[in-house]
Amino acid sequence: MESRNPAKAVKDVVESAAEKVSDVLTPKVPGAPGMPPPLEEPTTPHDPPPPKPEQGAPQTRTPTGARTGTPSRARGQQGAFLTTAQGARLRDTDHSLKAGPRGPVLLQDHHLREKITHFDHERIPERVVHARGAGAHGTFSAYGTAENVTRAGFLRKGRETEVFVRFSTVLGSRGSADTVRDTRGFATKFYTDEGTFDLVANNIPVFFIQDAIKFPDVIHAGKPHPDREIPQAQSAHDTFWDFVSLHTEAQHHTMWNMSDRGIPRSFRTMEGFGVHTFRLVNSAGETVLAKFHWKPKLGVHSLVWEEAQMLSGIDPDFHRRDLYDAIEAGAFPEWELGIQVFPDTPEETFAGIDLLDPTKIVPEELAPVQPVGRLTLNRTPTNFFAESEQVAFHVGNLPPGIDVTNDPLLQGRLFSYVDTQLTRLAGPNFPQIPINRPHAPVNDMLRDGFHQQAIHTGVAPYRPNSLDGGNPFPAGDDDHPFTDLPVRVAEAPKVRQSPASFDDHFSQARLFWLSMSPVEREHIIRAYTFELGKCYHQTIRERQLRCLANIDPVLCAEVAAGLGLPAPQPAIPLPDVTPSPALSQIGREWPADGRMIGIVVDSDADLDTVREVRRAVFGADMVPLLIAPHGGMIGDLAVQRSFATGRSVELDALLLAAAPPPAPDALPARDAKAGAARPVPVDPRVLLLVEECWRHAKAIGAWGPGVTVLEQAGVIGSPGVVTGGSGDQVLTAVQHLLATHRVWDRFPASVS
Ligand code: HDE
Repeated sequence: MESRNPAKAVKDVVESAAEKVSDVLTPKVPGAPGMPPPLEEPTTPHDPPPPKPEQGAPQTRTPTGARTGTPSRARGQQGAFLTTAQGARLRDTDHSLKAGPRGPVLLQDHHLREKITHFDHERIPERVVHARGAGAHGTFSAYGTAENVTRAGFLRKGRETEVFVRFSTVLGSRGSADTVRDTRGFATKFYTDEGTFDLVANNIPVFFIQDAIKFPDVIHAGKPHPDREIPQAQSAHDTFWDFVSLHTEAQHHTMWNMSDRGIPRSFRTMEGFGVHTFRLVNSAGETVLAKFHWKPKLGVHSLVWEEAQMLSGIDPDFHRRDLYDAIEAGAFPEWELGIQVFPDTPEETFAGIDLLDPTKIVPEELAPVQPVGRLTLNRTPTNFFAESEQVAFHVGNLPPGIDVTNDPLLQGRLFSYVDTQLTRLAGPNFPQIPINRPHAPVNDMLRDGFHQQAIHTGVAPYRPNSLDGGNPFPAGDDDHPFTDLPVRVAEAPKVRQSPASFDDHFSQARLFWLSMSPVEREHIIRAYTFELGKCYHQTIRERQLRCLANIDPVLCAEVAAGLGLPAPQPAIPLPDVTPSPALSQIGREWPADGRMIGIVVDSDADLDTVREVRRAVFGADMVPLLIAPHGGMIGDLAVQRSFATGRSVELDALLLAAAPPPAPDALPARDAKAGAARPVPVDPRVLLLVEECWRHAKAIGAWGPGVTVLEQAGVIGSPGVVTGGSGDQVLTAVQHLLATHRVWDRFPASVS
């Protein structure tokens, strides 16, 4: 690895420096693009700046997997001077070559043509699904606990493997908002020394369809309507609900989307699921069936729907910013990889659940998730396009020890992932792009094609040959080959049919609903009501209500009431299911690393206390944002947000060290947020911060004059609203509240 965990080191240096020097000089809040630039344009030639300390890049490997030892920076721009793509230095890039200052541009201007032509071709097709996403580099460390079930080398005890992970939404275009209600992708590329393993997972453990042949259908239904191309990146529209209400195997996945899982707080607070059942084989040749799970160190947490909607406008990059800021701040995102293991029986079922049906989970209470290793994301990309955009995953990238099953959804994916790259990355040589290069020797007999970067030797890319001395040779059993397992295929007629067990479309949707806590159920009711309420056609709403009737009468009745429609009766007997408490994301406590803590200050605040609180927030691996009447400085403390630029949705908790009177720019004509129906002694934008944080069940704390703001807002005494004599006392209480992420006691639920 070329840059090992640099962000933590930087943070430590910065923090120890902070003890010694004034806060003014401490660039602590993450996100700044490089070092502070000079005011005047620099003119003295010098080399390009280095990457930021937290930035990483793929290892420098040849297209055929060999380590080069070349520094990563050798792949970036070189030298101090502007050049052509061929390295000829240029004097001027601001003017075209013309026949006189007022004359026409000359065709001979090779620099103009090169510059414009390259620009004209800068864009590549976005991914057909999962177009919006962001990736980061990291390391996977194996515990060795999977050695008895798989011979995959990267899962041996103590092995460290480099990884690149890309998180994504499914439906939206590349520029769409991060916080929309949707499934999230969680794709991991393990660069193992036995070949690359791609675990192309989602944050939801089931899928809309049971057979890959329906993938174009569900995506066509979910994408914007083809006539007007609206709505972008969301499922709250007629074509989506038209499809899922008719194609009822989608109901379980849809239920997850309507739950809080559809609006994660952060990529760092999402679980990941391989969805399909895989087949593992150990060194004795014994097989088991297994499902992969990622468990976040920070627990599973979500936004609330209003917050998600506001963020789509206020900070559409919320999730990628959170990922990169957390890494830069040294709060490295972590997950444990776990497996659920099932005996490899001819029926391929467990506890009556068909393991080949990707619309079904196996509750953790029946098959515990066994931890097998830890993933840590510790480097951001150096260049988003080169890394996040050009990374190409494929479910068929499997190392020895991990194989596929006959899950018909997985089988179709095995075809789709290579196929789609041929268009997106223009030809068959995309595995040679730096981010996709394997960390194992490549000798594949594939040749030529657009953008071939390997310079293959020899004359015999065929087998058998004698001209290249017989190379490449098939690997023997002792050479760690990938072995296609001789799984028995039952004698059967060729049919376009699914097994009868795939016909159960409602029991696990009901299981999910019954496993939710009351407040999570409220959110699900709200989400269905919102989404169906956005449909134009009543028949579609009625049809989806019929599906909800087959899931649960309370859910159906509540959504029907919200839509102003009668609740239909179930068409099937309601299945008797046992809830799985593991599916609820509420009720446990988790670390609060990387959370954003807003601190309202003004020049009357006790700045010594604010400085201490700020340092304590940093010390707890969280990020303090000072929010003040104006930008710049309050005393010797740098302000990160003014009342004009700050908004509650960026914050996980709010602290008030002051009760600022309306600032000079608190003018509704200038800033609508400053509008207040009656005169208030506090800046209305601070009251708005409090009101929104309160509404979104966030912890709120105040000391000193800050308590007055809470009185003005009328929230004193409400659960999760803390007041105290000192800043550190209040911070401690707020930190405690953050362990459960939100204060749901504030809002008693109406359904149970
Ligand atoms: Fe994908 N999927 N998918 N998918 N998928 C793609 O591949 C596909 C499915 C997932 O960050 C595409 O390179 C089919 C399930 C992720 O680059 C494409 C079917 C799961 C990503 C494709 C599925 C996923 C993709 C588009 C039904 C969770 C983003 C661009 C059989 C287990 C990877 C690309 C990244 C991307 C096909 C269903 C996860 C078209 C045909 C189930 C995380 O190949």
